[in-house]
Amino acid sequence: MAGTSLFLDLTPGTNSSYPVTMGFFNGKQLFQASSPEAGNELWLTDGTVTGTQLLLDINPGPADSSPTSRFYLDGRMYFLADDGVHGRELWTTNGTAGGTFLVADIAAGPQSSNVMNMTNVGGQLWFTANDGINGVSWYKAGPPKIAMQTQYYLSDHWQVPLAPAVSATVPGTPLTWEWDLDGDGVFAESGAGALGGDETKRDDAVFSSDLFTSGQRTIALRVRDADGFSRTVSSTVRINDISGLATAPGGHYTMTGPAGGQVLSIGGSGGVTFNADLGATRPNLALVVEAAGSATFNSTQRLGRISLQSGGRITVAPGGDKVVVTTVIETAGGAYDRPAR
Ligand SMILES: [Ca+2]
Ligand SMILES: [Ca+2]
Ligand SMILES: [Ca+2]
Repeated sequence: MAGTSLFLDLTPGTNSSYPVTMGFFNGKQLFQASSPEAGNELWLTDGTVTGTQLLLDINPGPADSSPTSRFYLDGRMYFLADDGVHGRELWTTNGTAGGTFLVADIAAGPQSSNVMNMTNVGGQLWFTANDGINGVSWYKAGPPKIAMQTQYYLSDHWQVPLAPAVSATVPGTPLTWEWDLDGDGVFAESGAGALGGDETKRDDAVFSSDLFTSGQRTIALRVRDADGFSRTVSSTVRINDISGLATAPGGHYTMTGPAGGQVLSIGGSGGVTFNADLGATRPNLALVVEAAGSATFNSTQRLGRISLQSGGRITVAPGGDKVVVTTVIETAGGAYDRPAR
């Protein structure tokens, strides 16, 4: 392989290899060096012969791309190179051949744009360049940003909107959203293979607990732009079976909403007791009953939240239609149910 021969050529210090380090990156040393087959290009090594390889022959064949001017930001290295077609322009790599690409041909065609002053402005790469039309101007580049909850809580037979905040580095850049909702590592599935639902939706995507059993699942969102930048953010969804937690023996009531009780409409006569037998089987859960009294309840009395732990009870007095909102929470924090009002 070319990588092996280059490494062996470099060791005795032969004529024109002259490796120049470009920094330590993802556990490997990135450097530029020349070989007869590839010319002056970017290489990666982990310090072994077999672990030394050409990253990408940017200017194909013996012609040089001569990568220079490294700048590291946000998991990427930005550098200048000449692919033989676009002149000397801004490139970027994440340490893989597939993640190495021309950011933009700022001075169209074989003209070079003289990229300089690469700097980190608020987590984005800013640099100056000359497109040959507007003179030297500031530009920015980089992958889109994703802000998403790291943890979602979800009860059985319910769904939660995922609602990440996504923004492009360059405003107006079209973005492609690709979810992995079934945790199989394959993004943007739809149809029968999408076990967690359509993975091509944008910010209206929801995670439905009907699709999975209780437990913790990993989901991820990858957002790509047309330049080749992408970002992937993962999160977890905890699904808990809360069905049957709220019961009303001897009472007259109807339950609306999903099983497990988001909203209970209580009609007719007779007391209603909520038994939250949580301690034995679900010690990490507590039941919160909102808009309910301690010993009696009527529709005008709103005493706020009452937390029932390990078999606690609330008795609801008869008369009229009552609405009780129950929420099951983790005692550590997150709410599983977000009741509709
Ligand atoms: Ca080359
Ligand atoms: Ca150019
Ligand atoms: Ca998937």
